[in-house]
Amino acid sequence: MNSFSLKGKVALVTGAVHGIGFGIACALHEAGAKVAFNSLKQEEVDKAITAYQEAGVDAKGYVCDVTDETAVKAMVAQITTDIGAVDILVNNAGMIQRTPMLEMSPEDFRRVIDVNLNGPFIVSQAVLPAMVEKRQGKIINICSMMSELGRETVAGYAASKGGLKMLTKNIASEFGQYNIQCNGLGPGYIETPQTAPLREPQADGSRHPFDAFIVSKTPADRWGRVEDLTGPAVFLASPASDFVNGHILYVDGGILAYIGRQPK
Ligand code: NAP
Ligand code: GCO
Repeated sequence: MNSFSLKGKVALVTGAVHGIGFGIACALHEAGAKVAFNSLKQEEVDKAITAYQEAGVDAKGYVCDVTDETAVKAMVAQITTDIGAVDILVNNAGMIQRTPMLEMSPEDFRRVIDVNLNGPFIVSQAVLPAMVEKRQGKIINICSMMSELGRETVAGYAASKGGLKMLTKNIASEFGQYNIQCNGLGPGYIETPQTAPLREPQADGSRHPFDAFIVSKTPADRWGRVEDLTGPAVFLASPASDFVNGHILYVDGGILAYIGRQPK
């Protein structure tokens, strides 16, 4: 079981003030890692530090926009001073905009690509030199069902997550020789603030149509929970996955394997 230990490691989970990133950061801490996280606003970071403390996690929080390479370099240097060089990077920070493609402005499309694809590139570029020097490192990119599938209104998001899948494979290809593994974690549809609009009950109290639709497309017959992702994240962050590289581990309850439940 030692191969799942993260004792002595430093982990940075971007955007981890709630949702998937928060759950993964807590799990990495439970496995022994020291944890750092960032988000865009000081008040969000402060609130999250309290939430981590209530969860028994001594997390270090930083205000940093992952699309700002100067700020990212400064944050990574500060983390190194505060708790040590980053051994494990989880590129979790992300955004979504659900807009029909013909109504989406190029600026909005660019912003989604910037956060979801350029951000992971920029943060990975900031942590890789120390990983190369140590001849050891783990990068986990939070991909998506939209790394493989499209749907209406998420053109920017799907393009960004498809690109993130290939960035994952490219980092794996370029840095595997330095004992650095880069893999993707591909959640299915998970109950977080980001998907709350897809689960909101209708005005008449009935179930959101998308809620019913997604459950019908999931063999597990339910939405995913953040806890479903924490074990796979610890695996990808630990020595147990030292020969796993360039892989996208989908944690989707079987969505990608399934044509969908036929109407009764
Ligand atoms: P979330 O609740 O929206 O969390 C995303 C976090 O990233 C937020 O705290 C957000 O801060 C932060 N963020 C956004 N832009 C940033 C930037 N430029 N710099 C730094 N931080 C930034 O989403 P989630 O559901 O936990 O998802 C986390 C990751 O999993 C995302 O990459 C998402 O695409 C991916 N994912 C989610 C699902 C799902 O079903 N929920 C499934 C597959 C993949 P603000 O709150 O201030 O915007
Ligand atoms: C959507 C959802 C999805 C999830 C996730 C699925 O609007 O379709 O937000 O994109 O966030 O990425 O894996």
